[in-house]
Amino acid sequence: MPKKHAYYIDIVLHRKFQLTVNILERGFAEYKLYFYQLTDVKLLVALKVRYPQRITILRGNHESRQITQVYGFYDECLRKYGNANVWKIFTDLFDFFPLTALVESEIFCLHGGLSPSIETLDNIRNFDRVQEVPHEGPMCDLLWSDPDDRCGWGISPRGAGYTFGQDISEQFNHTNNLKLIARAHQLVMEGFNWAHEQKVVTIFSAPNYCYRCGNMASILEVDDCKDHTFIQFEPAPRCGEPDVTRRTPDYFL
Ligand SMILES: [Mn+2]
Repeated sequence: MPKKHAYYIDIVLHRKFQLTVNILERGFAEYKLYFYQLTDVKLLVALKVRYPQRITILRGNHESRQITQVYGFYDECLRKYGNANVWKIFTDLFDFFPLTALVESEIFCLHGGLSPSIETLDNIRNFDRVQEVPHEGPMCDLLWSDPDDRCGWGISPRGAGYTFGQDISEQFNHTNNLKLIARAHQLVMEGFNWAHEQKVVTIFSAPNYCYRCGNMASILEVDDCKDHTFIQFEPAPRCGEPDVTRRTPDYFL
């Protein structure tokens, strides 16, 4: 991997290999995926232990005790280990994941979006984040909010966090000397999606989400000149699945 590049998976990889990813969202209500969330978490945590300075894992809204009990992570731990100890250890660990990250002081990375309770980056530095994700308030908003075409703050259909308009993104970026808000949290068919006149980008790194959405995935690479490149990719071939060609056979032409 080239030196001094930043890579974003779902949100960001930074400084050679720094990585943030929403680990558990992939398992959204899909039975087959119940078998793999734990594998993904273990791999990422192992990478963090091996390369502590190169990887940053940001917390997503699924990295919580409550959501993991709904979307399969808890069941997977119980099935594989026979008790909830591993689930408890991992969910205790999630409390320590940072909520946001900054790349070169100008790209603000987080899982969800902005909060009406947060005006400056110092606001975020000051609050006590080592806890279960609350149901409301600034910490909840960072993990649950979404950008929207409408201006101002809006009620989120998710029942947590807010929607925020271009005026909000522009003000936040201006106040904090930022160029870009890089976030995840929403399926986007091309793997990345610009919003708010390129003040916000959504990066989604799970191809063919839940094995049926047919979406591309992407990683955002930032080079030494701070130029952005999106690397799009499709799912890897799955074991035991026939290799189906998508080209039209000659006899149909
Ligand atoms: Mn999410």
